[in-house]
This record gives sequence, structure tokens and C-alpha cells, in this order.
Amino acid sequence: MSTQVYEEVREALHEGRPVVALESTIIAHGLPRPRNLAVAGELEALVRAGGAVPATIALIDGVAHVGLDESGLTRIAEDPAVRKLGHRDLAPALATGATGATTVSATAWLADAAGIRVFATGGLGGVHREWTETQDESADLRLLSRVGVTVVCAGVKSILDVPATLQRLETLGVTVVGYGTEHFPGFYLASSGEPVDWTLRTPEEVAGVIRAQDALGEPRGAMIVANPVPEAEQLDPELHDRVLAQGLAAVKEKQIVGQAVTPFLLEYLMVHTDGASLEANLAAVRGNVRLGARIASAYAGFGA
Ligand code: PSU
Ligand code: MN
Repeated sequence: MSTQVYEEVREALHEGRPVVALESTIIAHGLPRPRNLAVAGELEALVRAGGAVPATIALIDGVAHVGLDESGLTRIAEDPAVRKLGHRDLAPALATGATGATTVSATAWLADAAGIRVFATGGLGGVHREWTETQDESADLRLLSRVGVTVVCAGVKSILDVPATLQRLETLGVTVVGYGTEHFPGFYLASSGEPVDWTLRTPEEVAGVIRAQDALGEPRGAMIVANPVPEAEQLDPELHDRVLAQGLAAVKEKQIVGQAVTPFLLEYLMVHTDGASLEANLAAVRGNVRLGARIASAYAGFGA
């Protein structure tokens, strides 16, 4: 496979220094231009400030990049032809020379292959509402049952069916821990109201669980570290519920299906909350990236 691991990332991995993988779909398809490019740079800077090396992952002209330089980040943020790639899309995209942003599933796959153990993002994909009619479930969930990556996220996007998603994660054997909370976060909201079975409170505790996974060995599986957006920065829950209901009705009316559903709803919420959902989304991602750097540092034995 044609993979290029950015030199700084390769050296850090070789020396056992902390590395945090970042996904690119959120940049290309989850955030509005031109803010998306600024955010891409900001997230990398947050990883560095936390003492780790950032590795933003994407496909450029048929080459999988683990770690992007500035021109790569700019291309992913600005080129309108950038596709959205789940892990099942990687082979055709590589073979045809495509350029694409990687979702959680494709990013976790490539990070795992490169030996990166910690990955930070916003919210995972999951089981969509009305799954019984559409069978729309993000490929993120199943892929996470097959890779040994720790994913720091603010839960799953609240546009989804959260209880059904937690059920699927249980079936798939994906470890779920709340970070400093007994409840699964609600992406734009600090809590989804659903309980979690395990609560960890420090990066060292999370690193201890990763080491226990190492000791257990096969079969490997991911750990989801569900880190809530601070309550002061969450979206107003009433506004959230009202606008989300409208957005879900619009998906139906406009007959939006498949890969387009998630970007449509994220944008709908942004427009109809006057940008408040975007700020909550960004606050969540920033918190996750900071925590990811601390976890990677603790796991590498660098303290936090
Ligand atoms: N989280 C965000 N914004 C996003 C996504 C997650 O804050 O755009 C992306 C992730 O890349 C995730 C994808 O893997 O949405 C899920 O898309 P789908 O539901 O089509 O699988
Ligand atoms: Mn889907």
C-alpha cells in the first residue's frame, strides 16, 4: 500500500514519543470554509502544546498520508473535490489516485497500521435514528471492534440514536469509559443521559487501561474515552432538541441518504442555531485533542 508517514511522526513513533492521530473528514466535510483550515492548524497546535506530535490522516492523490504538512492540510480544507472516505473506500481510493478525507473508521484503520495508539476527534458515527427503516449505521462502530486504538471523543453525534449506538458498541465488544463522568456525553451536550459502566479521571488511569489491553492481547479492540464538552460551552439543550427535530424532518423531506446525512445535519444545526452548534462542536473537539495529547504522553511514560 502506498502510505507516507510524515518524517516527524515516523521519528516520534520510532523513539516511543507520544503521537496523536487526527481525522480529516471533520476538516473537509464537518466544518465550514475557511474556518476549517484554521481549525486544522489549531488542533495540531493543541497536540503539540500537550507534548505530543500530531498526525492528521488523509489520502492525497492516491497516497495515504499519516501526518500532513501545511500544503496537505490546505488541500484537504480547500479542494472541493475531496471525497469522504470510510475504511471500505480506502482500497479503491488508493488504486484510482483519489484525494479524500478519512472518517473515524478510515483514520483509526490507518493510525493502527502505523502503530499510533491514540486518536482524538469530535463525535463518532453510530446508529442513526430510524435504523429499522434505513439500516444506516456508521462503519465507525464495527471498525473500532477490530483495531487497538484509543479514541477520545465527545460521545457520538447527537443526531444519532445514542442508546442503540451504545448497544451496538456492547455487542461489538468495544470498551467505553466516561472521562470524569458517569454519563455518556451528548456531543453538543455534556450528557446524553445514558450511563456508562466505567469512569476514569486522569490520563494516567486511561494509560493504565491501554497497558491492560496490551497485556490481554488478541483479539484487540478500541477503547472509547468519552470526554464531555464543558457544560459552560455546551449548546443550549432546548435549542438543540428543537433544531435537531427540524433537521431530521428536513433529511426525510429532502430524501437525503447515505454518506450525505451526517454532513447535512451538522450544517443544518449550525445554520439554524446561528453558529452556536459550531462553537459547541469546536469546544468538544479542542477538549478531546488536549486530552488525547495527555493520554498519549502518559502512555509513552512522559507524564502529563
Ligand atoms: N465528528 C465531527 N464532525 C464530523 C465527523 C465526526 O465533529 O464531520 C465525521 C467523522 O469523520 C465520522 C463521520 O467518522 O462523520 C461519520 O459519518 P457517517 O455517519 O456517514 O459514517
Ligand atoms: Mn451512514
